[in-house]
Amino acid sequence: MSQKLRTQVAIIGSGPAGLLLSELLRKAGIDAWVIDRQSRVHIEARIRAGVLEWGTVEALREAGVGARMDREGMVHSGFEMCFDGHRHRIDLAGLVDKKVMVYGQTELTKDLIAQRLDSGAPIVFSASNVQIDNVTSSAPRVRYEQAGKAHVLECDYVAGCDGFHGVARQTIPADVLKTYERVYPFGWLGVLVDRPPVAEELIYANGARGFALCSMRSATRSRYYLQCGLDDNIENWSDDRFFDELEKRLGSETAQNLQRGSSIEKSIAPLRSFVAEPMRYGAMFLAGDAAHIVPPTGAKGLNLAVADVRVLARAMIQSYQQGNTAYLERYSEICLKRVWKVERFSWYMSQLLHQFPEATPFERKMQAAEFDYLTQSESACRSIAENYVGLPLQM
Ligand code: RFL
Ligand code: PHB
Repeated sequence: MSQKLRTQVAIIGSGPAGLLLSELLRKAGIDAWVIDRQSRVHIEARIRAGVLEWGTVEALREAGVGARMDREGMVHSGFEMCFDGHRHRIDLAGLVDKKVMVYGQTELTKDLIAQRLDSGAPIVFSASNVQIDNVTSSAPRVRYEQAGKAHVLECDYVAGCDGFHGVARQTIPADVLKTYERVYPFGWLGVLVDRPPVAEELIYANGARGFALCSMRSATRSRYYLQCGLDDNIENWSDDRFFDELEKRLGSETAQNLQRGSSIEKSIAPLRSFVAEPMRYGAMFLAGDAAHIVPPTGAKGLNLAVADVRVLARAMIQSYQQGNTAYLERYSEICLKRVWKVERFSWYMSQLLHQFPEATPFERKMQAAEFDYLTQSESACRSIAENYVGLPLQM
């Protein structure tokens, strides 16, 4: 026999999208359950994004989880782009009067989980066989098992916040779902080290040996990435080999400030652009990586997940508090407008900053010309800046 449970919103996935949605709803007096297939330890150990748009910062404050971010996060007013060793700064504050916050997704996730547990609101970890039923009826439900016991959670709405490999998107019939995809012919090899960052701001570098990114998590912890082959393996990359290669890609002037260290995390991630349309099916709403993926070059994945959830929370609150579902009806349309613009920016940055194995000499010249143009055109830099800090949320 399954145990029967009831809530207003069943949220699948406790990544940033699911957790933030749950907290925005809780603040508005709406009940939600969060269900994740992973353990809390696993979720809190994942190393991912690091750059938050200001809209994301404000949404986290609104959800009541801004205190540690405001204390420990680093406000950046610009970042650098480097092409064949020539550095060029994008002055975010000067160009668009906005800044970004450097604060790890891992920390943000910990803050959200801690607040949820403190509040006593339901969150289920290590759930298996999560299944979504009846979303086109008036009685949607989510079934799952935990510690050998079966549960049925009845609800009004399901939020599919279960990432790219989740079940929510797969619940949408093939004749309804349309997907768009581009897989890039390389990945990112990431390393985390307890050493001060090489520079005060992030550096995105492109050169003949490929892309490199210098990012950070604090004044004493750095995050570095190198473009690598799709079939590459972390076993091939000792810390020494990683830092030797990073030095070459950054050029001697920048590399002289690089502090090497032993890695505390090392992983390879593939790069992909992906969009699923529509983002709503009956009473189920997709948000975050469940609906779209961007290559990390624009620092947008987490921010896009947060933007979806801000729209979804507002639409659900309007439905519960005013009985007005007009906004929920338009959820997919509203989100996709932003999604495609963010896809465009992430694709543009990826195109500009990587060495494509199949690129023709003409395409390489185009990349060089684009960079040269950026160094001379304030308008071109402003366009990058306004996308990097985050386009305004249109609702
Ligand atoms: P998540 O974080 O993947 O969370 C989904 C959750 O759903 C759970 N789940 C299930 N639960 C129940 N049943 C199932 N069947 C389930 N299947 C999955 C999973 O366990 C998980 O807990 O998705 P969400 O919340 O949409 O958040 C998206 C972000 O995590 C992602 O877009 C970013 O990390 C992308 N990203 C970056 N985004 C930025 O905004 N700025 C950055 O600087 C940035 N850098 C990055 C990145 C992603 C990277 N990788 C690893 C791909 C750098 C890298 C290297
Ligand atoms: C990161 O710090 O992990 C990071 C920063 C900027 C990006 C991608 C990843 O564009």
